This record gives sequence, C-alpha cells and structure tokens, in this order.
Amino acid sequence: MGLLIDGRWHDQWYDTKKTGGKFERESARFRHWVTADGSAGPSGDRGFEAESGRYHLYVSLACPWAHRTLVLRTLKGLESHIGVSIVHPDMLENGWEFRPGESAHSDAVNGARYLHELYSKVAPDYTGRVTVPVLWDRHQGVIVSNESADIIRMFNSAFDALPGVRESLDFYPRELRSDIDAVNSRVYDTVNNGVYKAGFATDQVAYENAFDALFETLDWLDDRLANRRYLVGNRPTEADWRLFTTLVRFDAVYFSHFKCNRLRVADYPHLSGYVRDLYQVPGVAGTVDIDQIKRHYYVSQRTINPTQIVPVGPLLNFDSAPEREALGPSLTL
Ligand SMILES: N[C@@H](CCC(=O)N[C@@H](CS)C(=O)NCC(=O)O)C(=O)O
Repeated sequence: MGLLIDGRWHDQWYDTKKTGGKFERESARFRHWVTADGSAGPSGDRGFEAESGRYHLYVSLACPWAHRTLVLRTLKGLESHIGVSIVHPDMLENGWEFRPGESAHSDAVNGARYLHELYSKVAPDYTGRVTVPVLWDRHQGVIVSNESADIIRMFNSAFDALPGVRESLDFYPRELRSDIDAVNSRVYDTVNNGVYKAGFATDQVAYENAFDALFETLDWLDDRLANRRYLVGNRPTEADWRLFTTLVRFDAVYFSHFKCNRLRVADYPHLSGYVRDLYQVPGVAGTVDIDQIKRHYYVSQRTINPTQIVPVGPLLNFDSAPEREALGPSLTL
C-alpha cells in the first residue's frame, strides 16, 4: 500500500496521525466525462465521445467502488464495448499490480506491471493515491476518470446509442434524482465509506463514532426496506447498486476485519433478503468474487491483520430465495 509523490512511488500506509486517528478519503483527481457526443460533462474537458472499443476499465474484484462500475457495465449490456483488466487481489508494497504470467490479472491494453505506472504516465508529477476503478481512453492514452460515482453515471446513459446497449434501463431517472442523491449521500458517508472509517481508525473514539453511524444507517435502511423492494421508486436505481457492493462484502469482511460487528447483514430481517434479491438479478452474481474479496482485505491490510491469514468462513447464502417478490416487480433485462 503506498502512493505517488511527484510521480514517484512510495510505500506507506494511510497517515491517520494528522487527523486524530480518523480515516479521511482523498477525492479522485481524474474527473473527465464520456458523453454521447463528446461534449464536456459536469466537470473536465470535452473530447471523450462514447465509442465502442475505445474505453477500458481497470478494476479490482475486491474493491466495492470498482464493483459498482462492473455491475453497471453488465446490466447496461456494455461488455462488448468496454473491456476490463483485473488487478491482482494482493495490494502490497507496490500497490495494485498486474501479474503478466496470469491472464486473469494482466493489463491487455498498456502492458503495465503496476497500476501506478498508468497514473505517472498520464500525470508525470502526480501526487496522491493510486486507486481503482480507472476508466482509460485508448485513443488518447489518458485516464478519463478514477471516480466510480461518475463512471456509473457515464455507463448509465452515455453509451445508449451503441448496438445491444439496454438504453431503456435507467438507473438514475430524472424524476427520482433528488431522492437518489439524498440516499446516496447518507449511504456513502456512513456505510460505503463508513466501514472504512471504522476499519482504518487508529483511535477508539473515531472507530466508535463510525460504528454508531454505520449501524444507525443500517437500521434505517432495514426499516425502509420492510415495505419497499428497492430504496427509491419501484425499480433498482444506482442507490441500490451503490449499497449492494458494500452489503455483499459485509459479513465476509467488514463484520470481522473492520470490526463492524454489532449485527451481520444476515441478521437483519429485510436487508438480508434485499442483498440476495440484488445478487440474483441476472448478471450480477458473475461480478461478485468472494474469494478475491476476502483475499484482498485480509492479506493486503497487514496493519489490521498482520498474520495475513484469510478466514475460511463464513457460510454465505446469496443464492437462497429472497422472498421479496410481494414488495414490487422484479427487474427484467
Ligand atoms: N473515490 C474512489 C475511491 C476508490 C478507492 O478508494 N479504491 C480503493 C480500493 S477499494 C483503492 O484503490 N485504494 C488504493 C489506495 O488507497 O491506495 C471511487 O469511488 O472511485
């Protein structure tokens, strides 16, 4: 685990000393947008037009942020238009890396050994963390975006005119945007990032504050999902997929490794069926790799798990019946 300083790699763990033991996430730096016609998006320069085969996605199957982009890519039918490279789950002294001898973890586009090479190639004086996901533009040889929240919005609509893309599936419908934004903001702060705030805290009070806020939101979500199938409206929206990638990792990793152990997702009467329901949407299970998820966290985060032993359990039951059909219609692709 490390970062680039003026384009040079340094191996160091998060510095929580200057923030009183609290983990504070750095904002993403590459914020361009792919749009249908190449016009500038909400931030960044123009010139990134949606075209088949032009963009490539770098992900880790362990990472909940990267996972969102994989889910949207699959559900929207973008697999044949946007390629993917998967880094190795072990993120150690060189950060995210490719293993050229292992086809499952090689960089077919740039032939890089380490993900940080891509960052320093496009920004030779880059200072900051080297994170997944990365959306790469093969034409210009640059990073379009390393912010998953933006990438899923691009995938939701920018490529809709390409053949085979499910343009009628809209995960950010205009009439629901303010409700989706409100749910996202609470879920981001206390759940998606909340588990990291608990897990990476080096101060007892910082940990407990994150823990309390996390479970307050999970209780609230469980109530909200008691009589509605999805978080907003009557179809899955991006709010559901953003929550899903944290929930699906929760019992295997966050409960134990990050000490988020008041309850498991499996103990919640409604969240437990909700996560199974989303998992069983066609295509989604194929984006979930519990072995790589466990391997990444328990092996890479040696300050939390110095022995690097990966737990064998728990038993997970994402395939059993969600029993939520009575609450609303199923998503048909
Ligand atoms: N804001 C980013 C966060 C991405 C992120 O933090 N990814 C983690 C993996 S789960 C990462 O690559 N961390 C490497 C590091 O911090 O050095 C996004 O949502 O895209």
